Amino acid sequence: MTAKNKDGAEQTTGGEYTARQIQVLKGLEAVRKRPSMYIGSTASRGLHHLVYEVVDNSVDEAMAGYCTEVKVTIHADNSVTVEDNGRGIPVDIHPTEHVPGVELAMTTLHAGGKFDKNSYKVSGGLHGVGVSVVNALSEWLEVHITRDGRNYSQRYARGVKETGVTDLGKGKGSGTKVIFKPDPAIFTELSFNYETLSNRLREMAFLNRGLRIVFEDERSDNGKGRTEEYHYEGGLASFVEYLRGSRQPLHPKIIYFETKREEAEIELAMQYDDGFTENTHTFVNNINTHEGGTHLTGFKAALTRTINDYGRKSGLFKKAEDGLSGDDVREGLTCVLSVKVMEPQFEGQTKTRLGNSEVRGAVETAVNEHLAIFLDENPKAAKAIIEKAVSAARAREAARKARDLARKKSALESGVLPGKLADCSISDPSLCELYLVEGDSAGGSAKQGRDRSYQAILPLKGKILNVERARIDKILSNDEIRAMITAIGTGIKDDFDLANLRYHKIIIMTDADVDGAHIRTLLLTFFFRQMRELIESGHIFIAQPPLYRVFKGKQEFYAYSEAEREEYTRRLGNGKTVEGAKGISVQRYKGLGEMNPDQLWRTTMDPETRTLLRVDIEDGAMASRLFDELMGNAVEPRKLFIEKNARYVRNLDV
Ligand code: 0RA
Repeated sequence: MTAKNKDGAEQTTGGEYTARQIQVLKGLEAVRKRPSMYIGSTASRGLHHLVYEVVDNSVDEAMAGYCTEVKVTIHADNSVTVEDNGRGIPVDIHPTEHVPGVELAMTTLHAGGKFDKNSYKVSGGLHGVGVSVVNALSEWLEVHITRDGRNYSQRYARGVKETGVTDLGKGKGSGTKVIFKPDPAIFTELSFNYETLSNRLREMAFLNRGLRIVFEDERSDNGKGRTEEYHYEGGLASFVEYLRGSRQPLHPKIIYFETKREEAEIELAMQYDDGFTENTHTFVNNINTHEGGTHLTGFKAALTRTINDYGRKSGLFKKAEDGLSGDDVREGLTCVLSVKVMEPQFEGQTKTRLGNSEVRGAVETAVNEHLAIFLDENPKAAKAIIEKAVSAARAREAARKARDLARKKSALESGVLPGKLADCSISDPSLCELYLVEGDSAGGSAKQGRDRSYQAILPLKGKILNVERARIDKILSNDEIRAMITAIGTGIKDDFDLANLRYHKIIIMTDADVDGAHIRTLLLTFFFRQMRELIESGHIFIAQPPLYRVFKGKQEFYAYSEAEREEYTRRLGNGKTVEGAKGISVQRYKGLGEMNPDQLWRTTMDPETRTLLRVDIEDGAMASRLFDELMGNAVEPRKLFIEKNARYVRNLDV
C-alpha cells in the first residue's frame, strides 16, 4: 500500500524492512521488554502514565500557543482518545530520516523535542518519554491528523505500523487525534480510574490558563457516561481558590502575578486562610516538582524577606516580633508557583527537584517585587497577614517551651519508650514492624498473636486528635500522638530525621467499619502533615483484616471481600449449595476484637498470608485538599465528599 503526501511524493509504507525499520523495531522492542524503565510500572500508575504522555504532547502544543482545546475520552473497552485542535503533527517526509514526521514521532524514542526547538516542553521530568513509548505498549494505536486542508491517518499494532500515513482526502481546520488501547500483555491493570485522570486533567487546566480540557468517560453505570470540562480563565488563582476549599480566607483577593523573564516564565498565586497548615505546590513545565528546587527556594526567601520588611516598615511589629521565620510566614498559606523553563534540569530521587540555579534569583526578584506592591496597595490584607504570622511565631515559641519542658521529663526525645508500647526484641529497624492498633482489646489480641521478635504493638485509645484542626502546641500535648512520635523515633516536621526511624513498616490496623475508617484517616492525616516523608518513602501500610470467616466443620476460609465470601461458600458447598445450608456458617467480623490472637495472626499479621496496602501520595496538591475536606473545620463539604467518594476512600490511594 502506498500513499501520497501533500507534495505528491510517495511515502514508504508497511512491509518493507529498511535499516531504519530494523532500528525502530529494536528500539520499541526494548520498551516492551522493560516497560517499567520507561513508565515506572506496569500496574495502575504506569497505565495512567500512558494517558499523561499523550495529553502532555497536546498541552505542549497549547503552551506553544497553537492549541486551545484538548478532549480526552475513555471508551468502554478502556481504549483512550486524546484529541486536540493544534497544528497537527507534521506528515511530510523528514529530510534525513526519509519517513513522515508523524511516523518518526510514533516510532523513535525521545523524538518529542526534535521538531520544535523554541518551545517549553514537558520533557526531562517524570513524563516526556515520548508518544512512541505509548505506541510500543499499546495493543493498537491510531493517529488521525488534519492539516493543510487534508485528513491523514496511520495505524500501529504493538508499535509496528500496519499502514503507512494514508491521505484520507479533504479536511477542515487542524489537529491531532490519538486513539490507543493499552496492551493486556504488558499491563497488569487495564482499567482507568476516573478520579486519578480527572484530577490530573483539572490540574493541567489550572496550570495552563484558558486551555479547555474536556474529559469524557464512556464506561458508564447509567448508560449516559460522564463528561466534565475544565477551563479556568483565572489560571493559578483559580487553582488556589480550589485548593483552599472551605477554609476562611484572611483577605478576599488572591495575590497573583505572571511575568516573563529571560530565565523563566513565572506565574504565582497565593492566599492566606485561618488554618494552620502550609499548602505550597510548585510546578516546572506542568510537572509537579514534589521535591522542590531552586524556584521554591527563591519563593521562600522572597516571602520571608518581604513580609518582615513590611512588618518593620509599617510598625505592625511589637518589639519582640521583629524576626518572623519562614515557617511563621507560611502558616495558613495556600500557594501555587508555576515556572516554565526552556531547558529544565530535574534532580532528586524522583527527578522532581528543579536544579537550574538561574531560576532561583529570577523567582526571588519577581516575588519580592510583586508581593511588596500587593502589600502596599492592600493595607488591610497586609495587616491580617502580619498578625497571622506574628501569632504563629508566638505559638511556635510556646510550643518550643512546652517541648523543652517535656523533654526534661519522660518525653519525645528522651529515648524512654511509651508504657503502652509492646516493643519487639530485634533492634534492626529494617526488619521491624510497628502495628498501630485501634482499641485496647484488639491491642491485647495483637500482643498475644504477634511474632514478638520483630513485631511491636502500640494500642491507641479511641479517636486520636485531629491534627488538621489543631496547632502544634496542642498536637504535642496529646498523649496518643506523643506515644506514636516516641515509638516511631523520627521526630516531626522540621525535626524529622528518617535515619532515626525505629520500624521500617508502620502498619495501621483498624476495624473494618466506619469508626475504623475514621481513625485510619486521622492517623493518615497526622502522618501526611507531620511526617510526610514517612509516606513518601513507603513506610506506612494499612492492614487488611478479613470481613468474614466462612466455615463448615473443621474447614474454614477467611474472606476479604463479598466476592470471596461467595466463592468460599460455593466451594464448601461443592459448587451448588447456598449459604446457611448443609452446615455452612458465615461469621461476620465487626471488629478486630472479635478475632482471637491466633486468628488475628493468621489473617492479618503473618507476612506469609497477610495483605498490606502501602500508602502513597499520588498527587500532593489533591491529597492536601482531600485531607482538608475530610478533616478541616467546615462540616458540609466533608459530608459531600464522603458521600461522593465513598468508593475511592476505601482503597485509600491518596
Ligand atoms: C511538531 C511540530 C508541529 C506540531 C507538532 C509537533 C504537534 C505534535 C502533537 C502531538 C499531539 N498534538 C500535537 N500537535 C502538534 C507543527 C509544525 C508546523 O506546523 O509548523
